[in-house]
Amino acid sequence: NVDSPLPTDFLFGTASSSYQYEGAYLSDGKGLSNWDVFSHTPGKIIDATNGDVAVDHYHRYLEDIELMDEVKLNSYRFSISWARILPKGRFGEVNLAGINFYNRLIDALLLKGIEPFVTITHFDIPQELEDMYGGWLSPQSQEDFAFYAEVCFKWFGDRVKYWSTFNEPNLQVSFGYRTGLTPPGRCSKPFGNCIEGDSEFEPFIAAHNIILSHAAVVDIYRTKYQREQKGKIGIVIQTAWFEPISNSTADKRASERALSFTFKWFLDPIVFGKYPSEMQDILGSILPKFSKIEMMKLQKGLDFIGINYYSSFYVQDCIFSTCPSGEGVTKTEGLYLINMEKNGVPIGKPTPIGWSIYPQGMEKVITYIKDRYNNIPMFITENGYGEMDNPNATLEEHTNDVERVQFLEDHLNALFVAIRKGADVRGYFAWSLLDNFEWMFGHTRRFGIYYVDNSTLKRTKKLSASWYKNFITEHKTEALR
Ligand code: GCO
Repeated sequence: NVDSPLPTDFLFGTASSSYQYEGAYLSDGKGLSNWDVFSHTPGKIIDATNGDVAVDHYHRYLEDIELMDEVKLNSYRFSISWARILPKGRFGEVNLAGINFYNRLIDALLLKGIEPFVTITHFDIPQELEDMYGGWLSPQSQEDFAFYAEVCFKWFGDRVKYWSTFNEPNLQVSFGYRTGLTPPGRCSKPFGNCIEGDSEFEPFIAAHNIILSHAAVVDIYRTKYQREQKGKIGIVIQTAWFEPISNSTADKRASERALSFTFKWFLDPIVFGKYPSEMQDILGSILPKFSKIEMMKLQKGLDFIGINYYSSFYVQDCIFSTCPSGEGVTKTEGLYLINMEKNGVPIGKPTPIGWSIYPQGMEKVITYIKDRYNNIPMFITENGYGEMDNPNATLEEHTNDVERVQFLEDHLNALFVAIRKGADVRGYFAWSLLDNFEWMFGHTRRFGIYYVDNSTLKRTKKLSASWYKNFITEHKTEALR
């Protein structure tokens, strides 16, 4: 018997994204996305794979919904491919074949009692927008994103009740414009294999346009759709906990700086209408400013915060001159020092892909966000265990994922602790239902609770799927009591 703190309508799901799952990259009138182009550029994806086929969810979604049903999930988080809906990104023809795919997906989910939890854009944008005006670097992106989002509300909003505007924009702009590891692959030389950009300024410009795009879309939803469609709209942010390495004020401040330059960077403007003060102090004129009107729009910002949490770090004070310098270190990198361990002891055992397992970090992130943002409803929109693909492993070895079971159990327990202490968390999505295409790591990393054979695409249940099903069943029964 379990003692469950959950409300009866708590969402248990898995999360995915269009580029990582769908494949069918040229089917039925879809336009090319920035990820299609990037993954086809030699040297960008470590195993030289791409998302052309991915896990072929575009054709196998019905089978995948059967798997969700088998695990007793009551929600599915997925994203819409912008280039499938508007192949050229902007006004003009809506691609009805693309609309039809999502209509079929949404209807099939609802038929099984699975709530669609939809991300409007999860990293992939039409390549046309990059070519035409530099994507998120241009303020024009705000208008085009708003147009696209409105198409989504019009066509799907009768059935979709949870919308996230963006997925992890904080990670997206750091990778896209600082390290150059993801599209548009820009960074300051001599940082590496990237298109020459300006890592000092560009992440903040792209972020600013994304924040204003979010505000524009929320405004449209609030004024034109929400009353009738009765959905909720939020944003999904990548988080980590930054534990001060000592009790010193300096290290505690360094931890605050780390939180500011990672997730408060986006959440503060969306909730309060302004950037965190330490960002303003440190960046000065590098940081763009919001006008009065923009600030007002921003404060209409959120019905919920989606939290993606995987791992945590120790953080130590250092600033500019005392931080280690090196290739590509910009003003925004020399701000604090990240450590995996303290006196030789790691903050948590590392997963096979090197991420420290620290479930308490999830509780701390939730509690921090709860306190700072007035307990806005939250969802854990991603959490999961990644391992390296071992092409020589047997199917039995692939599916006997005891470490993943332990990981999920420990994190769900940490989540329950946070909920018992009063955090308003309304759902949990494991990353992911299926092994899939892991961005620049291609098919070399596996996160699924179902194993996917890369050549046949056959899905096979892992131990973690059975475990998750039992866990959900127990907690649902208890919550209904
Ligand atoms: C995200 C994540 C996912 C990853 C997952 C495992 O931005 O939502 O990048 O797409 O696949 O976090 O790394």
